[in-house]
Amino acid sequence: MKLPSVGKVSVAAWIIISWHYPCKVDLALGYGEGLTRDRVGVQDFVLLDSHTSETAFLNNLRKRYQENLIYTYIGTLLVSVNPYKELDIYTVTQMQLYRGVNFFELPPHLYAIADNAYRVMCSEYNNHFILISGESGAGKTEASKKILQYYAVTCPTTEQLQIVRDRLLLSNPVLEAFGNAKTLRNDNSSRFGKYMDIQFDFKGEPVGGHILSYLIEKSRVVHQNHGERNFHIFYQLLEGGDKDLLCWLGLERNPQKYAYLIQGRCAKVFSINDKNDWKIVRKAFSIIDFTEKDIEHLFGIVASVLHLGNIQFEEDSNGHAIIRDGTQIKWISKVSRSSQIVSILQVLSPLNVDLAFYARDAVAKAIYGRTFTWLVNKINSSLANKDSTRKTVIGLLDIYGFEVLDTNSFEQFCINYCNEKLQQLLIEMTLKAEQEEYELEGIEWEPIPYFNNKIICDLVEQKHKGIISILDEECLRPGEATDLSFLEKLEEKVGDHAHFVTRKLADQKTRKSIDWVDFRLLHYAGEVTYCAVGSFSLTLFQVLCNSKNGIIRDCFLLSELDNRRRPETVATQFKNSLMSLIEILMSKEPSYVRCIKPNENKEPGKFDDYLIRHQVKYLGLMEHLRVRRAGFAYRRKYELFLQRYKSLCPATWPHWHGPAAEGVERLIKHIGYKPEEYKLGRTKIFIRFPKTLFATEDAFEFRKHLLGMVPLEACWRGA
Ligand code: AD9
Ligand code: MG
Repeated sequence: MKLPSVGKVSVAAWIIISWHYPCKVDLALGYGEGLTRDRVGVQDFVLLDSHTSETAFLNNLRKRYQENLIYTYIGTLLVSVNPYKELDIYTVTQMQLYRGVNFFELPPHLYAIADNAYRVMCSEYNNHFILISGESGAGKTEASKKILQYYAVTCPTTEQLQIVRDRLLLSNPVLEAFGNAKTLRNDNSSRFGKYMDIQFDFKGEPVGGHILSYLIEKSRVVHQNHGERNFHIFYQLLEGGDKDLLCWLGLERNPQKYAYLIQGRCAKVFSINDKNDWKIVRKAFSIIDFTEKDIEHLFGIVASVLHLGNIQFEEDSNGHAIIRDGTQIKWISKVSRSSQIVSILQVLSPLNVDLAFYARDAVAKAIYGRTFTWLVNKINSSLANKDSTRKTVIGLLDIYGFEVLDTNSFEQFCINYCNEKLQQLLIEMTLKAEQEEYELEGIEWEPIPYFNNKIICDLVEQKHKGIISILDEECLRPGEATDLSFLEKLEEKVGDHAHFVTRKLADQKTRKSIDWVDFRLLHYAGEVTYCAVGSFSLTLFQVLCNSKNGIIRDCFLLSELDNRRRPETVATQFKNSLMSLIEILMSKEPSYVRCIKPNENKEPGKFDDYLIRHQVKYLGLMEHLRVRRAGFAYRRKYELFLQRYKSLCPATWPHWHGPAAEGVERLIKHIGYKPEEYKLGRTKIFIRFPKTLFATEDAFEFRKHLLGMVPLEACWRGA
């Protein structure tokens, strides 16, 4: 639907209406007759009358949710509540509506966030990222896909660049097939972290992309909890793969035949159409430039994993493990093109039966994990833009959400630590940085207290004293260290940390003991008990390095072993990759989407007060609102502000020779800013309300039109 008019007066009026009477905008934009503010709440929490009350916050969120208004702002941050049903708000018409329109002119939407980042990137020629966070099932992946679709539809593009656009879009189904799975919390749960840069040229056309992936949950390949599945690709292949392919791979269509697929007892899921998804994945492969050989190798590996899972061992007369039936091995050596995997047996044979099973699973996990990395690299080479001209990027961050399972392994520890780091980044970049900036700039400010989870990040990652360091130390004592010695070390070194619960403490609090192989952490989002960790055999690794299957060989490059006298533990690698991610993000302009999960049952329309209140609390949304409400929506260095708007004042146009701060003072006096609308800091101007800036921006665009630089329409739609 189009705005009523694109004329100057009506746009300005629109801005004012939207700011003061948000529900009228909802109404005018087709949210239905009779929607009053009482019924649909306010579209920005900053406008709540009793803004400091958590109950008022929840009431507003609930009112909106019940009217299918799942998005609400806190200033420029977007809060999203998962609707668990298809809403009619992601159409191309909706996309066009948001294109080039100032942030608060339209109801809150992901598209407004996406568009804002894009427009600022184009006008200021800087890099951005959109951080999407929230617990498992809250809607992060859906949000990130919708943002990508928005760019694909609304950004200008040439015919030549269509292929880039398609590849960017189709990388999603491929990565989801190999990296997502059904869990108890989400039928399409991301089991890896993903950061995707979309690269734009100076005309704002998407010209390439790059994906960074973070620690895929490999243990799922060999084990699934009750009610959960293995990665989607296994079921897709069995359901969708044609007869000839399955025959070539030695696979049967029935997933019940495979030990790695039946542990969760839910191979078939109502909400998932594996057959259809298979078709999409197959199509995506051809667009992303996978050769038939690549695909053959890839499915050879997927099939090998299934065959590996069916290998059974029995004991020979010496107590050594021997394989009960050679069928699987034959298939593996055929479809993975790797007689080397057969040699694994020789490595396995001196082991006892338990260890042989353990080694078999380790191989399956390693093959799958490294194949996933290969897949990401392959997608990256197809997204790469070889042109060396300068590009700007918008990064989309969609990671696995915070989760607490019945049994939480090392992988949950990494997932939750990752969430802890992102919460920390958000705190650093919003609550902390914002308040420090006021202080630094000499702006009067009443500090707003908040919980800083840095203390928990430190507990995990601090050098020498943190949990990861303690784990590393233990890993350097092969043969001596055990789960028990690791836990003893933890108790000794971090036992009295406020966020680490020792066995004794747990006893006092809950009056029941926790397992000796467990330790418990009090995360920002809740308490989680973790069980201890395992490792991977280097000998098997060496065997796999010599495989003839290109993918297997690439995945197990011997050089990795040679180059590392002391291989890093997975935990340290993960910690380092998160540190680099944070560095990447810190160098860009942020936008935030905070996703909320409305209920535990994936039920549309059900707003579980208790669950949502908990998320509002731990996400720090109230604190964010308080800072926003008391603070300033916009700030810019005097020089930049002056540079952009100097044409609006005769004293500063075309050149101002005095100090920038003084120029800005003259400028805003001339355009009539009221004292309550702004504050002048040491190096920056702070503007309290977005509407003040919008009016200035409109005046600037109009002036450009008067100077003959742009047509009138372009003034209002940011074309
Ligand atoms: V996890 O941390 O990867 O386990 P996410 O990514 O936060 O989690 P996801 O985006 O996968 O959650 O959303 C879970 C499910 O909620 C989706 O499969 C959809 O069925 C549903 N969902 C989420 N967002 C929307 C939406 N905007 N509209 C409709 C949605 N359904
Ligand atoms: Mg996800």
